[in-house]
Amino acid sequence: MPLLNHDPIIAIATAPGRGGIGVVRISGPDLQPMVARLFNKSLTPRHAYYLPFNDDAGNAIDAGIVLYFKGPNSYTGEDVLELQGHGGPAVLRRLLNHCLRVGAPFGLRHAQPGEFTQRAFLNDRLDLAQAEAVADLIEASSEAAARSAMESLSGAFSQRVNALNERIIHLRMLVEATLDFPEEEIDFLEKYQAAETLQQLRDELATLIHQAKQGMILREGLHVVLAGQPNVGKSSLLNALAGDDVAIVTPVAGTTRDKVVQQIHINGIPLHIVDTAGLRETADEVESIGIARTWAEIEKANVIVHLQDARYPGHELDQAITQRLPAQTPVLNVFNKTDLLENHGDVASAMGTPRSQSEKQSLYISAKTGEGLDALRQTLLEIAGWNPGAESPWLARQRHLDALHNAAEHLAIAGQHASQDDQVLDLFAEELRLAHDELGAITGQFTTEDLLGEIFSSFCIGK
Ligand SMILES: Nc1nc2c(ncn2[C@@H]2O[C@H](COP(=O)(O)OP(=O)(O)OP(=O)(O)O)[C@@H](O)[C@H]2O)c(=O)[nH]1
Ligand SMILES: [Mg+2]
Repeated sequence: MPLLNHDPIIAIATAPGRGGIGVVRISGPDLQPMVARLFNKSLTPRHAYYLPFNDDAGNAIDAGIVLYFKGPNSYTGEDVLELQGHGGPAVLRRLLNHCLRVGAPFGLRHAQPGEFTQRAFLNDRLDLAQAEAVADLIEASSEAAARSAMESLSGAFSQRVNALNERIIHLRMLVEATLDFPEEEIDFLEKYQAAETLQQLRDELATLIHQAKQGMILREGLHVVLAGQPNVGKSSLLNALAGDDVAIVTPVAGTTRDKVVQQIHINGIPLHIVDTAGLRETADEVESIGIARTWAEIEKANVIVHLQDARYPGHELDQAITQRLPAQTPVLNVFNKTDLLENHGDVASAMGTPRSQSEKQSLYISAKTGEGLDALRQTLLEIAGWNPGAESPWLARQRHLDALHNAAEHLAIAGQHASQDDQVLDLFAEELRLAHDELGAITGQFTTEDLLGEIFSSFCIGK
């Protein structure tokens, strides 16, 4: 995406489809001449006008509200014109094409995805984390996610990052000043309590990382894969969690052939539940393709629910499945069909020792009666690292988390330099600089054109 192109741009800003109102939006460095051509008059900024939208021959396309914002007091920081007409796809397309024709002499062109927000970023109306929050707010699938996206958009996350960064700069300034006066170098750490300050910075960063992780879960959701032998009730469990008949359930082993994905929310956290083909040896060609897909899904999972029949704990096929599950992914052993059991103790005694530290839990449920499903929901959130008591987080992206982790690493190395006997202050200062750059990348102080292109191209058109 060209970054320094100042052509006026246009897009339909409202969602495709039919609605009460549809908005066509134009942004450019100077829209006055185009406004004059479109409406045969000049418009006072921030006044609402009710005007006819006529084509070149004077025929009415629509009529509606027109708002003109004079830059820099607009979303993009440029002049912005908003035409609010009726929200139908054909009428909006006609309006858009009419504007493109009238605007052609001024270089008016279609906006690329996210280009309005990109201009807002380049004109310092938003920092990069806020710009990302615009897309996240639009994408938010739960109220909790929308609330957190709004927190980020209002700058809460950026402020925390900037405040931390200012303290890092301050410490670095002190070190650099000391470097200019080598005779004072020896007592630098004591004089400025540098070690304590560094520790405080590291603690603050650790808190930020924890909160960013929560924000990531809220934004991305979790991929939970239901895996197990045929007929243990995976599809029944998916349906029970979804509260809907999403997957086919029959007493026939090998019913599910392809994966079925359903998004659900638990306390506002999105979970992508993946139902899979039951795992077993089979000569059936279609079924074996399904089973290969199950293993592919298992590799991608954030959490694996290994569903087993509570009546046959420790079944040899389940033991074989357990052996093949990836060791780095948390596994929840869930025993289904408890309604068919005399008592749960039968199962508990037959349970093996945990396979790994991550495999902490075993749960008993009945997809049929709903018993144990609440505990399962809560456990899934816990495994995901969701902390319901935590301060309402902002939404975060992998990019933010990576930058925070990198910054934490640089501060840790800085700590090592400071704790050595001969205190290597220039290396200490360099690590502070690197940490500072990492944090700066979150809000877009240091970014490459590639990164900006990647971020904004994932936006919808018209935003
Ligand atoms: N009594 C009882 N029956 C259940 C329960 N869960 C599932 N079933 C029954 O077990 C049978 C298999 O259920 P499914 O949900 O199709 O099992 P699955 O694991 O998806 O099976 P495949 O798709 O073949 O791998 C069906 O007859 C369900 O009604 C339960 O909790 N209790
Ligand atoms: Mg099934």
